[in-house]
Amino acid sequence: MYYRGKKITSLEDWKSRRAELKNLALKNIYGFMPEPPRWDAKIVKEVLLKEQNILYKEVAIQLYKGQTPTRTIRLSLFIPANQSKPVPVVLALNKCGNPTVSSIQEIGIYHDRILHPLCKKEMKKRGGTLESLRGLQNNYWTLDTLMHRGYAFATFHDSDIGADINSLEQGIFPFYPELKNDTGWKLISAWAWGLQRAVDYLVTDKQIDSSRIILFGHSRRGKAALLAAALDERVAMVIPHQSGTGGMALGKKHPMESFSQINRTFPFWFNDRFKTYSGKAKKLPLDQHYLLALMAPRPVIETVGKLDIWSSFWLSYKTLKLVSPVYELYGKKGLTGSGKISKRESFKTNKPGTIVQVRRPYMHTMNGDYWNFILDFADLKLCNCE
Ligand code: GTR
Repeated sequence: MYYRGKKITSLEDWKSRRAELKNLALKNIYGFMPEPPRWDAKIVKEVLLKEQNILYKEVAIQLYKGQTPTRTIRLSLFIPANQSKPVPVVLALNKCGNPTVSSIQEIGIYHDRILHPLCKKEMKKRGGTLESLRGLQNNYWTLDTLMHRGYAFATFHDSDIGADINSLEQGIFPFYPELKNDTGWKLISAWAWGLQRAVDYLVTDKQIDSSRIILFGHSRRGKAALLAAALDERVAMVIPHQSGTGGMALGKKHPMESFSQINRTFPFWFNDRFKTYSGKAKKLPLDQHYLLALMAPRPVIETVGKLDIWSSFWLSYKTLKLVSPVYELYGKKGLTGSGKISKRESFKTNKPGTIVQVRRPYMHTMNGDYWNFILDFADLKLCNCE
């Protein structure tokens, strides 16, 4: 990989630049986050769901700033029951509240969170209660698949940290007025920070294998998952699913969604300094491969949809290509072969490298088919058996 026109040739050289790369990404795109805060966690519910063979836990992670309680992350944690050993976990933000991820009745409903306008619309169609949204995204998360394959699943509503609306007078933001400046955090950065707070808890949970924490995020939440994982080495693997501009797609190579468009439609996602690059992408002192490179030597599976043109998956493939040599500095395989996979058999026949792009014939969506690819890859890469 090249950094500021110079080829990085040794691992020492690369390692010495990591802090600088993190700083560049936060300063110019996402915005600086606060230091990890003090927190405590309470298990508010723990039930064994015999029929589904799931241990369901609800954990209230209370965050503080000094002595002041700030936000509470309400983590829903689904653990395959009867495991003799700690299990790997997939952690993800959800869009419309924890009860939407599965029809399980025990998932608590909370009325004190801001609901995204699209979730509200869906709720209206279904009779207007939060209860009516239970299981809304069954086919998106396919919890059964995760459980059957021995993976725990942890999720929280993105509104716990910040609602996806054009206002930073809500969520965690009012507690950090000192970050209300050009380079301070906005929503994507705050979500990433929130994911790291869930990791703070997960590494302490005895039923979870702290060396196999996987972050997943779709689209805008994929941008946040990528950022969180890149900055936090406790995360073992990331799936930035269909993450597009500000995620995996190279921003300087004319992605479908330009900086001007994304800044205009979502002025609350990236920091204010990033707005100065609208129409001037070439001036940005980094591109997305700098961020992804921070994942090395950890595995990355980028799942994309061939019909999801808006996410510019051909440009995220370029990101993977640029980052591949950094994996080699660590003595790992980066991309192998073309690095693109479209059939599950390929995981067996031509073993993928540590990073891979999976292309499937879908639009902007998530489903069980993608999960099977992801779990095949995780089985291969996080088994310590290669
Ligand atoms: C789009 C946005 C994308 C992507 C997507 C999503 O409207 O332009 O950057 O994040 O939303 O989150 O589904």
